[in-house]
Amino acid sequence: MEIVHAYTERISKDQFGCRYCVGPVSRKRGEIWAYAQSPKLRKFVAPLPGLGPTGIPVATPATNSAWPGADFYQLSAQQYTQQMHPDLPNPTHLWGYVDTATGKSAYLGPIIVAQRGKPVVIRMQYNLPPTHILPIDTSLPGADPSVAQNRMCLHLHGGYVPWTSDGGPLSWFSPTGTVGAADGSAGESFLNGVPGSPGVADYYYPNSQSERLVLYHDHAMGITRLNAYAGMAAGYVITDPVLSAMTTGSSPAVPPLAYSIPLILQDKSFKTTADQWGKAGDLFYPYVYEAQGPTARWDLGGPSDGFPAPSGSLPSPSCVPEAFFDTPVINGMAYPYAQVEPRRYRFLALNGSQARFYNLQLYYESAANPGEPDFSQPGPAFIQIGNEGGILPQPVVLNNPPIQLTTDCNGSVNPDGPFNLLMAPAERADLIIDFSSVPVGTNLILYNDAPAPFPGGDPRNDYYTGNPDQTGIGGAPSTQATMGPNTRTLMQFRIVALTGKADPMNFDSTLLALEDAMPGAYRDSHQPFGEFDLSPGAPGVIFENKTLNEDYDEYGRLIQRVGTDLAKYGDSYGRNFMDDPTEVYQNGQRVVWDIYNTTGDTHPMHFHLTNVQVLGRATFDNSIPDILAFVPTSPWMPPDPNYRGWKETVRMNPGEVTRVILNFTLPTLPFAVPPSPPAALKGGHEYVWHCHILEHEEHDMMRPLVVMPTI
Ligand SMILES: [Cu+2]
Repeated sequence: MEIVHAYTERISKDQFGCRYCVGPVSRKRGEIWAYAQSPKLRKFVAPLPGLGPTGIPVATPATNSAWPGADFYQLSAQQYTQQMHPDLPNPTHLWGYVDTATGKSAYLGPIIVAQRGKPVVIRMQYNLPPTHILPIDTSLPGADPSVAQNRMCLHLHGGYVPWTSDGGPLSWFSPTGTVGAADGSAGESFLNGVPGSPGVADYYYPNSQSERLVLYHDHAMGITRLNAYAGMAAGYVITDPVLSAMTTGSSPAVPPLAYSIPLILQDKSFKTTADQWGKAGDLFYPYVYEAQGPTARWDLGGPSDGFPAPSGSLPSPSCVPEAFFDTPVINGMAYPYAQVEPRRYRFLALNGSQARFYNLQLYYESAANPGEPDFSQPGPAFIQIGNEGGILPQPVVLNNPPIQLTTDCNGSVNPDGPFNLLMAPAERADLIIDFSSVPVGTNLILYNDAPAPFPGGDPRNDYYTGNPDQTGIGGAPSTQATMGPNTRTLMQFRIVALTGKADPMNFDSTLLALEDAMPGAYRDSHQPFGEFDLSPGAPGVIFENKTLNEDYDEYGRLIQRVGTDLAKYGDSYGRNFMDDPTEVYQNGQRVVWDIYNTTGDTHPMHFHLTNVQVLGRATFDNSIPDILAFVPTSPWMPPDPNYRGWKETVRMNPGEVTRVILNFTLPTLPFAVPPSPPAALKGGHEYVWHCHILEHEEHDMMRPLVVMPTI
C-alpha cells in the first residue's frame, strides 16, 4: 500500500467539470442539496453588529474571593435565538455564551477585554438543552454513546494558560459533570470543576501575552466542530501599554478604540425547510458523506493504513471532510453593511469559519452592477500591524492594489501566492484602513476569491453572481444580482459624512509613524514575555520531522492525521489523537519542527500553549512511493512579511515542508498545577496541536503536546 500523496485523494475535478474549461454542466439533480440551500437573502440591507450593547456586548467583570486579583466573569452556555438577516423566515437557534451579569445573549459575545498581566477567571455553567441543534456523528473518536452527548469545554485560543484551564478535548464536562466522575459525565482530564456545582468549571487565564485578539471557543472531543458552528465562540482582546500608547496623543499611529471594529468572518447555511434538527432559518450543517453519484464530493476508499476494510455502510449522520457554506456572516449578520467616516479605522479581523479561507480585497462598488465590485477601482490599502501573535516587526501594506488569485483550469490556485490578505481558519489580522480619500456617499465592497477547499477548489463551494447553474451536481442555481448565495461579496462599507474633528493622520503619515514605531514596539511587546526572536542555532535546540497525512477510515471516509517521520500504521505516518504521545518535552525545551504536508490541502496548524516563529518553507519530493526522504528539494523560502514575528496558526501548503521554531515553557502561576490524569502522559501537562479546519481537527488531525513540569 502506498502513502497518500498530494492531490491523489480528492475527487477528480473532471467529474464535475471546470467553470473555465467546460462551462455549465448538466446532470441529474442529486438527492440532497447539501451545501447550497439558504433562502435568497438581499445583500447589504442590515448593519454590521459592532462592539457594545446593541451589537456584540463587552462582558462585565466582577471579583470573587476564590480568585483574588483576577477579573471574574460568570458566563452561562445556553441556547438562544438571533435574527441573522432580516429576510430569514425566523430567528436562528444558536448555542453560545451569555454574561450572567446582564443575561443578554448575542452571537459571538460577550467579548472579554483583558489587560496584559491581570488574570481573568471565567466561571462557565452548562445550561444547554439535552439535544444538540446539529446532527452528531457518533462514529467519531470521543463521540460514542457511552459518554454524554451534551459536552462542552472552553479553550482560550491563543491563550498562555495552565493545562487545567486549556479546555483540551479530554477536559469536557456535561451538565452533571464533576471532577473524577466515572459515569461518562466528564472527560478524564476535567479537573477544573467547581466543587459542589456539577456542570460548572473555572478557567484561569494569566494574560501575559502582548496586545492581540484571541478568542474563546468550545473544544469538546467529537463535537467541537458542531458546538463552534452552533455559536460557541466569542472574542477576547488582550490590551497592553505598548499598543495603547500608540493609540493615544494628538497624532496616534494607530486609530483609538472609538474607531476600532472587530470583523469576525464566518460562512453559514440556513435551512429553507424544517428538519428534525430545526426549522426554516436555522443553521444547516452537512451530515451525509456524499461519495456516490453525480453529487459526489468525497472519495470513498478501500482498505487503508491503520484501519480495517470499510464495512460498506456509512454512518448516518456522518461527518464530512470539510464543511463549506453559502452565506458570509460577519459579526453575526449575513451580508452586512458598515457606515464609516472619511478617517482611519482599525479592524481586528478573524477568520472564524469551519474550513473556508478568505483572500480579502477592497474595491469601489460598481455603478453599473450594484452589489458588485468594480475591479478597475481598487479601494484604500490595508496596513497590517499584527496577527494572532501580536504586533508585527514592521507594517505590511496590502490591497495596494488588490491581488486577485489566479486559478488553473481545475480551479486550483498557487498556495505560495502572491495573496492580498489571505486568512485561513483561526488566523487574525490587525489592520488599519484609511477611508479619508473615499468620497462621502460612495460604497466599497469587501471581496473574497479564495477557492474552497484551499488551494484545490470545488466550484460548488464558490457562489457569485451569474455563476453556472450547478444543481445537477449538488451545487446551487445561478446566483441573481444583489442576492445571495454569494461567498465573494462579503460586506459593504458606506462612506458617510465626518462627525467630530478630522483624523490628523492619513495613510502616508500613518505608514511613516508605524515604520518608525513598530520595530521598537515589537521588541518591547515580546521581550518581557521571552525572547523576541528565537534562534535555531542556539544550544540545545532539538530538530524533528512531523507529517500531515490523509488516509481512509474504517468506513472508507477521508481522514486527516498528524504524524512523525516514523510510519505507524502500514506505510502511513498518520497517528490517531488517542495514540500515545510523540511530542513530549521538558519544560523550557526549544524545538525546530519541519512539518511535511503530504496531503492536497493547505492546513492551518494551530499550537496550544506556545506561539511559534515561521523560519521558512521548501518543497519536497512527494512522489516517492512508500517512504519519504524528509529532505527539502528546494531552497528555503522566507515567510511572507505578515508571517514574520509570532504566529499560533500557520498555513502549511501541500507538497511543502514548513519549518517552525517553538518554545515549550509552562506558565508561572500563583498555584500548583496537577499532572494530567491519563497514564499515557506520564505526569506531563497536557496540551494539543491540530489543524484548525474544524472538520480535520475532529477526524482526527490532532495530537497531544505534553510538557513535563520542572520538578
Ligand atoms: Cu487540515
